[in-house]
Amino acid sequence: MKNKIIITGAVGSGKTTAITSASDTLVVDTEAADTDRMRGESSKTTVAMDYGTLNLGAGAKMHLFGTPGQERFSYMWEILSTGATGIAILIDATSVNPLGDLDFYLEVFSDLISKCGGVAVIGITHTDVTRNSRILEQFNKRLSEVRLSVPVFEVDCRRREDVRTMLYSLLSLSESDDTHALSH
Ligand SMILES: Nc1nc2c(ncn2[C@@H]2O[C@H](COP(=O)(O)OP(=O)(O)OP(=O)(O)O)[C@@H](O)[C@H]2O)c(=O)[nH]1
Ligand SMILES: [Mg+2]
Repeated sequence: MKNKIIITGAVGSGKTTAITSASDTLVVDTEAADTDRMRGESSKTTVAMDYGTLNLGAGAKMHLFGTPGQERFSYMWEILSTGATGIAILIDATSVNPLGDLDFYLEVFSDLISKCGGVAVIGITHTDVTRNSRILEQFNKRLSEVRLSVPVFEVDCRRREDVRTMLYSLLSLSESDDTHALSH
């Protein structure tokens, strides 16, 4: 599949919301009541995947696949990642340890990030409700420590333009790397 983008991140980071906001087509989601819920805002969690699309013009589409956040469904992460050409990692700025979350997802998806030729972005979500005004700086510092050149965006997943800006940056990353173009 061309232009297959994985959107991953922890429970409640905003994956389903991001795909719903950005998609040009009706989103397929697999949300179920979150019985062992630890967050206050939503009572639903993704159990298999979300799917949406973004029109790129001339009939081309970006296919957006959201992973479940809960680790008990983590077998889906690898299944969904097969053949992916780019990845967006969403990190909730209000989580107990956002930098720890970043390390975790970079590690879990390290193979995919290298297979995609570094066509990866980080979206920091919930920045509207965090008191940490230095989070962007902290993330960029951590990425340079681990020698990863990955753009970081502040994204409110409820805002279509925020999500689309982040996703379009994946396209520009792939276009700047001829050997790993998204359309391959
Ligand atoms: N304030 C605020 N709320 C957000 C933001 N992004 C997402 N949300 C809210 O966070 C809640 C959880 O979002 P979901 O999209 O369900 O999270 P998810 O990553 O799909 O979660 P799982 O499927 O359980 O892994 C929803 O109520 C969203 O409206 C944000 O940037 N700011
Ligand atoms: Mg979800």
